[in-house]
Amino acid sequence: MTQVMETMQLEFSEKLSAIDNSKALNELRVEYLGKKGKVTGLMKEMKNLSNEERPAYGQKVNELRNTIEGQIAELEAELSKKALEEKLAAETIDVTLPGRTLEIGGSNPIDRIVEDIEDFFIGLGYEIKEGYEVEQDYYNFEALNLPKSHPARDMQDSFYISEDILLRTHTSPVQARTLEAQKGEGPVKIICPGKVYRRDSDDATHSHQFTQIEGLVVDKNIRLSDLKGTLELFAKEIFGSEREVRLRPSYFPFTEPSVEVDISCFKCKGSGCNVCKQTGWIEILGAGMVHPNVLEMAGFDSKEYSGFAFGMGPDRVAMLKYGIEDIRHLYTNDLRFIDQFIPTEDGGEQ
Ligand code: FA5
Repeated sequence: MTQVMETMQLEFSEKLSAIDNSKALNELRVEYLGKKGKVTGLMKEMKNLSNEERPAYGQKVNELRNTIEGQIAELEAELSKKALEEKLAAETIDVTLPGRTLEIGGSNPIDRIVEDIEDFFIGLGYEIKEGYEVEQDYYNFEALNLPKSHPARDMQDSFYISEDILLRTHTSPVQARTLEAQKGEGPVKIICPGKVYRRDSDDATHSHQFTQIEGLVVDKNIRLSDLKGTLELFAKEIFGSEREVRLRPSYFPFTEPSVEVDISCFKCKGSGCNVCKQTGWIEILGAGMVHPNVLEMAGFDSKEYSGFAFGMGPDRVAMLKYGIEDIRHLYTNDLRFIDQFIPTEDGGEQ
């Protein structure tokens, strides 16, 4: 090698020894071996040499280029091995780290109560039926013995979509539809859970949208005592085995006789407290014997068939059962409220 080449080689080796990443290595490669690089520059010198000098010079430059290329390749291999090792070290899984737990959601207390009530009635052989939230005036009122302009329509003020279409005010239209579909043939044994709507002003116990569960049994020889027995079993299942049921006379246009159903207070056991407003009893639903007009309008012979129906508000049942003081908590999706109903592993609540 010439003196120039030796100096270049030394200078290159020195620079190479300071390099610790592939970007810098590439820059060095370009500096020496690129088109305008230092070694390439030496090649270009050949044209100034005589024919005799050229072969020896050419060989020396080639040697220099091979050496430099070899050194670069060596460092390149070293750097990529180091990069791989670093990557592997960084990606190592630390099995001692505690796992990340998934947050489990809870179901709304209304859904739970509805499921409990459904389970109970399914156990007694009832079928679940669902109707329409957007309903015809005919099924919501007329087929239930509430012709247009009947004063009792005021008991359930509604949201109308057109003169004959409205958001249903109760789940009772499912009764009317189911009876009609039976074409006068019993038995019928259904419960109908679902959302209903009323133009009530929202307060602690009223919501413009709430949930109801309707029950209907129609067959030959169905009596008021069958209704009472069914509701007694229901109250014991949902509110505890010591509960008693009391029927009070009431009025619904679609039942005759009509009753309000109270259960003995599960908190004070009848002695009087804030839950039962010191009466010892809690009102849970409206019910009665299906009015003969309703049976006849749906095509049933009311002399042959009779039945009972009831309609309850699971929102209020959930409020009583879980001690919720404001119905609006059930609908505002505040996680601080809902999270209290997340089941724990032992089957309780958080
Ligand atoms: C009815 O809706 C009747 N369809 C029930 C019925 C069915 C009677 C079959 C006879 C035979 P009522 O308007 O009382 O009845 O409502 C029933 C239940 O819905 C009430 O006991 C109450 O728990 C609930 N409820 C009524 N209005 C509201 C409201 N604005 N917010 C929350 N719950 C309500």
